[in-house]
Amino acid sequence: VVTKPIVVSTWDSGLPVNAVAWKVLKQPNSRALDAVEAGARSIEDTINCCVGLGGNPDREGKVTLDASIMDDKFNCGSVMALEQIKHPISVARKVMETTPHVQLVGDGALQFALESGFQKESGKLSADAEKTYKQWLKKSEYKPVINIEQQQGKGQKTKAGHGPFAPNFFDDGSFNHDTMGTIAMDATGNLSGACTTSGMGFKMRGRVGDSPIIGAGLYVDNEVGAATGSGQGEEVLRVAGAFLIVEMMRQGKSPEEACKIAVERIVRINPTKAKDFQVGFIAINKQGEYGAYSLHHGFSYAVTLADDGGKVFMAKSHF
Ligand code: SD4
Repeated sequence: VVTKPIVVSTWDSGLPVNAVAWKVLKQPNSRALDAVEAGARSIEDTINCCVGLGGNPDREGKVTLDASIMDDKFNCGSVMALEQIKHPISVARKVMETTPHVQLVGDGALQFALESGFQKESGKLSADAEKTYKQWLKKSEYKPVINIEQQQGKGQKTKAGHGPFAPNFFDDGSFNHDTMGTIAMDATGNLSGACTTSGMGFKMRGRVGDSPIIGAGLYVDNEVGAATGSGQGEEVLRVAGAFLIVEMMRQGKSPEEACKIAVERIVRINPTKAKDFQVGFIAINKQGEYGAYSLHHGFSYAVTLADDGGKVFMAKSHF
């Protein structure tokens, strides 16, 4: 029995995103593509550390957004380092649907967005981002940290909450990062995915992570399944994470097994280094089965497949 529609998002902050996507999926003849875009837009509309214009800036104090989208026919689009545009996911979709290209970057992406009718927003940081940026400037150090939940589990650090809706600094000034990846299957059985982020806080100017790279942060093969993820993009890029997961599902692995294989591939590169960053993947297959796996404990994901509002699960983890 194929479970559909279904929508799965990264982190517990994916639950309200799924709710928005679910509303779309419930409409007759709706497309998974519209659902994942609507979900991504909803979180881009909120002020949070890690998605949209309220997110943490790069080292120069500029918020640069990355987003990608992929449908059931290998159509895909992405924008990288896009500034002052509220909905990078919709610009990514426009790239996919109205240009001969897949990826647009920086100024060119902005120019395209403006020509496509998107409004230029102010470049001012959100109050939270301003605060965290000032705090970061004191040391100007860039040390990626494992996500907070794991550290809380070890009793090393405390933080008021987690996810994009929570303040994202620890007492000691380190920070968390939560990208929104959403994958869905509609009532006709078609798959699509979207991924949107402000990327790692205090990244070098021009740095692009995994999220807007098709095959790393997001991949959809409508015959097999879909995958996306969150965490330290550099490490996901190295193994072409989302593509690897879809290929493993093609070979018969379950979504969770496939995510686990991708995590283990990352660990094998450098088991010692892998102790110091987080990566979490989610996947669904053509049967509507879902699964997730993360490097460290603390990666949650939201699953909605009925009118019950959805559920949050904690992914199994390597460490
Ligand atoms: C990046 N993967 O830019 C993103 C960051 C992230 O939760 O996932 N944050 O590397």
